[in-house]
Amino acid sequence: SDTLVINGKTVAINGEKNLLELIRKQGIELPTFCYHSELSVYGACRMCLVEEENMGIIATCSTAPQPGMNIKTHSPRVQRIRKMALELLLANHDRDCTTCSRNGNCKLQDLAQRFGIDEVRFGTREEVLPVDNSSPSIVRNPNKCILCGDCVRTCQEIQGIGVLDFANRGSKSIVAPAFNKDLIEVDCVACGQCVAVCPTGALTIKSDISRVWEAINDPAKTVVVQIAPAVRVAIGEEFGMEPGEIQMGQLVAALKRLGFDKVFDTSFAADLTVMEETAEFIERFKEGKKLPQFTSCCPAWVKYAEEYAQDFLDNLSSCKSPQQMFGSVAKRFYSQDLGIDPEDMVVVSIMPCTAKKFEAQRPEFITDGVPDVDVVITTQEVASMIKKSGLVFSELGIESLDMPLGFSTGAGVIFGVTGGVSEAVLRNAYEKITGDNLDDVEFKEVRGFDGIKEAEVELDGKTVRLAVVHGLSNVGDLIKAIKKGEKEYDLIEVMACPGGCIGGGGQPTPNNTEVREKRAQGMYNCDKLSALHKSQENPMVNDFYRRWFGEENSDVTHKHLHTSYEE
Ligand code: HC1
Ligand code: SF4
Repeated sequence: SDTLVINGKTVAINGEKNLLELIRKQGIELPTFCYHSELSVYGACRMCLVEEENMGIIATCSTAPQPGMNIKTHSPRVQRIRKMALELLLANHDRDCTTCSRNGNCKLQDLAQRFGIDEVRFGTREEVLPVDNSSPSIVRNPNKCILCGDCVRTCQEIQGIGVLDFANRGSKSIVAPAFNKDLIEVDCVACGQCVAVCPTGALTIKSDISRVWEAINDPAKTVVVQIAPAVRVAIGEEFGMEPGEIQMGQLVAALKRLGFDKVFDTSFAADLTVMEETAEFIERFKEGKKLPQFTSCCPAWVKYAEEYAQDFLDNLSSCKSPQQMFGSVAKRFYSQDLGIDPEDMVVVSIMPCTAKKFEAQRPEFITDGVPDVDVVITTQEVASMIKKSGLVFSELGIESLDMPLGFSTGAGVIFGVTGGVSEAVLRNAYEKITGDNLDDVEFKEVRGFDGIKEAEVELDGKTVRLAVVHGLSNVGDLIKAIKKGEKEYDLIEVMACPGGCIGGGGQPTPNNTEVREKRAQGMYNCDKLSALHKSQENPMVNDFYRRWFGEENSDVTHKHLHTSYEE
């Protein structure tokens, strides 16, 4: 077979798409800022350079392995150039590390340390650019940007949106929305995928931690917290555990120590969403109107539809997302059991998602000045709260969720992975339409990470045509195909982030395909470990119907659990 030489050792070429991959396979850690296996190759950061006998200095990310090459990855010349490239980046970078939210979790800081940079021999840039704080979800600090372009390519290639781009030339180069506008003024959907790939503090999650402390420290407030499905299989990563490990009991224990009055589960509300969304679907399906029905639980997708797919706004399910249903149920109904006014309850959400911050602020979800959800923090933010409080996560032990809003079935939990909403709805629709008991609850055809999954399910002699799509550029492709009449579906599940919520922009990093696959497995394990697997069997949800709501899609649920989206 074809071989080449790396640092004096002969190695085989096995179809690697570039030298970088081949070198990393040998256990040699070549640094990069701008290389991501899921994005196109940009080749700008100059960190992955090596010396080849005949070709001289080459960038490994953009060079294919060729037989006979003789490569040195850490020759004195390569080391010198790499160090210089780093110093140039540092010269142009706001080096106020101690107050940066990425302190201790920054690639630039990490490499500066690894390469022993003890001085920067180039003049430091003096101009200070304004920080863009306009988005409820994301902070953009151009003074921390190293122009790797990871965010630009993620927004363009993975999300198909492209609101970020390079502007200006030479030393004035920056990455910014068009015309250097603020993020809030452009059609950013707040998915946070750009934040997840940013190696420095140039794009960060807008922190709402101080608002949580304020609520906890206010004795007049009852502070209720909900934990989103995808958080439980990722929070452990912040404390050195493997992706996909279920850490719900530890998280509950931590939240109680932090001072929350009640710790609940968004999956309870996901079960409730399944009830409402299935009833809505069956009605549309029977009457053959406003099909396909799109899911509406992903706020980045809803924003995308409002900006880029207005023709389909009528096709969005009218169900509020589980996050918002939870807030509504807690404040309008559960508060009555506690004997308190909605104004005296604060609902905090822990979400894998940056767009949920934006969703909670939408006027649709504020009634008489009282929002369903008051504060949203991400998985990363809650981990930071736990660390700052001095709690040792791994030693907390396990505590149980509170009732009734802490009870969920496996169907409500798998919402956190692409395909999960569809599977949960199918488990309900099957029994509602056929009147039979569903024995095998696993709908494997909607699982997995293909960008667009299709399935046909026979229900009482009628075929339901499903599509499951994640990653907004795939959504764009699907919508084009539907508009052209090439594709026809009855039900479409959309999640903006690759992998669904498990890959959300608020999750721990790294947040790549390998990590997401493990988190997905964790979600299905949660389902397996649950006592119940069908939302319609959730006794707490059924109790709410009995006491307050009546039927699915009743006047009461329409008032409190549904909404509408207009152009
Ligand atoms: Fe999600 Fe959802 S699954 S949107 O991905 O429908 O964020 O986890 O909480 O609301 O339940 C996110 C996750 C989450 C909602 C639910
Ligand atoms: Fe693009 Fe999403 Fe980042 Fe907005 S949040 S700039 S849509 S990647």
